[in-house]
Amino acid sequence: MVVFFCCFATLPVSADVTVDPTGGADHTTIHSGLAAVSEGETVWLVDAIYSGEWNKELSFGGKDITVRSISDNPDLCIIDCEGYGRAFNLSGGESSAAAIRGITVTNGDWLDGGGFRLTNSSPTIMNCKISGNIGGNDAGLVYCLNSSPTIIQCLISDNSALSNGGGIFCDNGNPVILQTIVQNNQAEYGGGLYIESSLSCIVTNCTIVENTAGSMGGGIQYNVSSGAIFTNCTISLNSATGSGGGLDCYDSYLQITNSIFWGNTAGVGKEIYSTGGVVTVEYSDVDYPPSGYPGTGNIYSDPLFAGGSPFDYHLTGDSPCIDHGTDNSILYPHLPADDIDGDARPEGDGYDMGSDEVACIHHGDVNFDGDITAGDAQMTFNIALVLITPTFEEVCAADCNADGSVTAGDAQQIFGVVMGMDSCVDPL
Ligand SMILES: [Ca+2]
Ligand SMILES: [Ca+2]
Ligand SMILES: [Ca+2]
Ligand SMILES: [Ca+2]
Repeated sequence: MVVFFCCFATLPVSADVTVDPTGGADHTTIHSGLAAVSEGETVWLVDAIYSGEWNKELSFGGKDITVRSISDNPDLCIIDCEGYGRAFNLSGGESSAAAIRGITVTNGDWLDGGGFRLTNSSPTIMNCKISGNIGGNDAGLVYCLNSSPTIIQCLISDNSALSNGGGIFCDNGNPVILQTIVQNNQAEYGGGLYIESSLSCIVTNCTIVENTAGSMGGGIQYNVSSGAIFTNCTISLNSATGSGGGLDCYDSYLQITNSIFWGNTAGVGKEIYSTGGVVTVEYSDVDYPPSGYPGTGNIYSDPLFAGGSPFDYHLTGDSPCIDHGTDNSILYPHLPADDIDGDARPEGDGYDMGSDEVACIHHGDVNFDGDITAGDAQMTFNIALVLITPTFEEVCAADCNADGSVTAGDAQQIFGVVMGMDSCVDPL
């Protein structure tokens, strides 16, 4: 076998296999590729649409193997279940060393997990898009029973389930969900996520928005003695007909830190509704008038999302959520080192609330007109002399040398940029 790969950071090793449905590679179906590899090896997929019976209901057979697109671009490598069956069905005790990466899973439709069914299996699902799947009963996308998958940098959108968990359903597992968008999924209970009998889920840097529940938990439903730690999550514009537009918690124990609950709707408890358990909310912005949700460090103020269409949940430079999270990593050990975009945290004077940390970029274009001119240097002088009240982003732009303060020296340096003799730390 001769395989030519020139441009990728991770190169196939000799025992790996490549799948191309049009021929010319080791295999033409993912099913036969998976059967051919051993523990630690990878099934590489060329960019294509994979469909038909040998490209669904895929199993790893207990092997910690990887199946991934060569391009790592889920827009180009698609498993299309064509409205019948699901893409992956893992049940062999696979660990987090087993991985599915850089793939879109769509048009799955099956009982218990329209996209993925995991029983006694805890793989890593990374940089995948899972959309347009239907779970007949539970879980439009990921059904996990006795399983603790790690879901990282994924988009889970437009999935639905008749009963529980339009996006993700977990029973007796501890999923770790990082840097993931859960958007516009629908179910009766838990439009985005439904978790039960699971003691310690970790959800960090996630944007959980526009999900709907016919009954309870528009964004998230926790049920039956579950526990979770939510850190730096944005939960917005979800809705439930019954209780808990953002989050419905029944007999469960949740810790929520550095997060935003804003603009969710429900019959009762539009942001957070809890019965029989304890929901601790700290350093978070919750739409809970008049002064925010009870708890240390909470605020009540419009988070000032970027907005627009499609709606952008990033923070604008005037957001009250900027720098108002906690940075106490001893009390809150799950504080992330970056945000949903990969921007480093904390930026500026502290952690931002929600999934986005506003990046501070020191480029010198202080008026954001796309060019660096004498006007930008003048504006920097005005900021240094406290003649104007700048936004967070303007301060970042004016701090040309990135030393944390705006001084006459920054204005001088920006003049140098105008003259073509100098540059800011982050050039335009
Ligand atoms: Ca910050
Ligand atoms: Ca960011
Ligand atoms: Ca300018
Ligand atoms: Ca400076």
